[in-house]
Amino acid sequence: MSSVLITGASSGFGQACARRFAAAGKPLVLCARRADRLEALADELAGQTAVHWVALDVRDRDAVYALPGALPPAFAEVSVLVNNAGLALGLGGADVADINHWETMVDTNIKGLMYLTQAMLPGMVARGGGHVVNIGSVAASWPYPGGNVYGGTKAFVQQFSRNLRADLLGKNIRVSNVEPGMCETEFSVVRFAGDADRASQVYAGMAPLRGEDIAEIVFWVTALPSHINVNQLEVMPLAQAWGPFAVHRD
Ligand code: NDP
Ligand code: 8X3
Repeated sequence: MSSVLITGASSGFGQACARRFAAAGKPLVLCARRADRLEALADELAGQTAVHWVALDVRDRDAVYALPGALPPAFAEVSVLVNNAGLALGLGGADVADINHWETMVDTNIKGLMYLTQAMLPGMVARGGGHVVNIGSVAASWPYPGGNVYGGTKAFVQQFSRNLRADLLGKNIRVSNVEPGMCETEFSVVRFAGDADRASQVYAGMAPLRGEDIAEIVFWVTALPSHINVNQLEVMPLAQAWGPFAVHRD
């Protein structure tokens, strides 16, 4: 039976996706750096489906490319890849942002996603089908102060997703880019270097999206009839919208 591989499964969207696909009985390959989280999630889901977990840093190109060949036979036929692992670091302006933060976002959100995609595609092509679901962001299309490189990485995800569709036409492989707005996961805690108070202020007085909401959307795009490809799906909480243009006046 084919499996669903989810990166960033130790938290947030990835963890919620694991629970959603497990509820549908899909064998899972769960990846993230925090092995203790993956082990606990695998234990939780054990009664619902088969789970194989791998401690993986998506920035480790050799480890990512070795992954398909190292999967146990029962999980080796990955039919759905959820490219979810990612992060934002900092909210400083481009003149003061930490270049190490920028490089980590590029290495994770862009290069890690590239590695996973290229590692998994040959198997999908050989088997004659598959689905790559990338987790983009509203930040891909809509700039905001301090979004700088984070938004840039998600703009890459947006255009890479479209170009994958072009490359894979005729190969029966779907590519979808799900672009969420504000969702209360560990995202802001990571962005603000563990400052949970500052992170919770981001969502104060409004109802953000929940990881389960995104998991339902990810599951839905994969469960649609196989002739349908959702290219791009942007979703915000009702309480979030766009601001007016900013104008600086002397
Ligand atoms: P979380 O911080 O809750 O989860 C992020 C996940 O990514 C964790 O499981 C983490 O696992 C994993 N991860 C981070 N770096 C690496 C790495 N180098 N190698 C492997 N795994 C890694 O945040 P979210 O669930 O919110 O974020 C998931 C995705 O959704 C990200 O791509 C994010 O940019 C995107 N997103 C989030 C939004 C939000 O408002 N929350 C909105 C739009 C998009 P570990 O640390 O164990 O490695
Ligand atoms: C996360 C959404 O608006 O914090 O991608 O950039 S936002």
